[in-house]
Amino acid sequence: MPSYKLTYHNLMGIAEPIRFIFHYVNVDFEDNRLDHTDWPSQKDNYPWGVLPLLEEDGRQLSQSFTIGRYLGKKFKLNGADDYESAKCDEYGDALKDLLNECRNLFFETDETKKTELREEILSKQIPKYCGKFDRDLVNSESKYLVGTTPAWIDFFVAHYLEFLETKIDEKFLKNYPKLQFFKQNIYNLPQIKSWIETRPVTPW
Ligand SMILES: N[C@@H](CCC(=O)N[C@@H](CS)C(=O)NCC(=O)O)C(=O)O
Repeated sequence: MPSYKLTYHNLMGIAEPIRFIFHYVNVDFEDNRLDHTDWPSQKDNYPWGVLPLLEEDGRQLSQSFTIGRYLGKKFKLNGADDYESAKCDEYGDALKDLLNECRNLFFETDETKKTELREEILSKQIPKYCGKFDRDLVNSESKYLVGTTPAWIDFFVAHYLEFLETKIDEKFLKNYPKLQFFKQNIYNLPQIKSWIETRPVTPW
């Protein structure tokens, strides 16, 4: 087994679903968390000046979804064939579209504008994307988005649903029962549950 080192800020952020994957497959990795005060002086040492960075026997890989997909392939969490592998990518791209459409809210500082943006996200963007994830889960023959066992994208979707519950509305998933059930199933996988119970307490 290669040696793995995952470097990120001391946050859950966009690295947490990668940590989920390592814990789910029970593969050791160095969970390297940088102190934010050190970051400005270290930023230029990283290939794209951002984190996360995965190192596999010293070989570097950036971009959180690329890392997720790569580990999915390595650990056989990437669907049963090329089509299922592409479906993982499709859900990944749709998830990124949803997050992009919510992005302005997270940077808005004006409280009135924040309320307007939040309402718009809840009435437009969330139904547009979560309605479709929910529909596909209704049609799925398993509890997962792709195939019959967890795939790398399931960890990403579940993690970002938790993020949206925390940042936008803790109850929004009740409108999407299958998606809510899906997220609970991922969070209740024994390896994920155990990691969540013991992980460092950090901000998002
Ligand atoms: N598309 C990249 C985004 C990476 C990114 O923006 N990382 C942020 C943290 S979430 C970062 O390291 N920001 C520090 C900086 O820009 O100085 C990915 O998915 O990995």
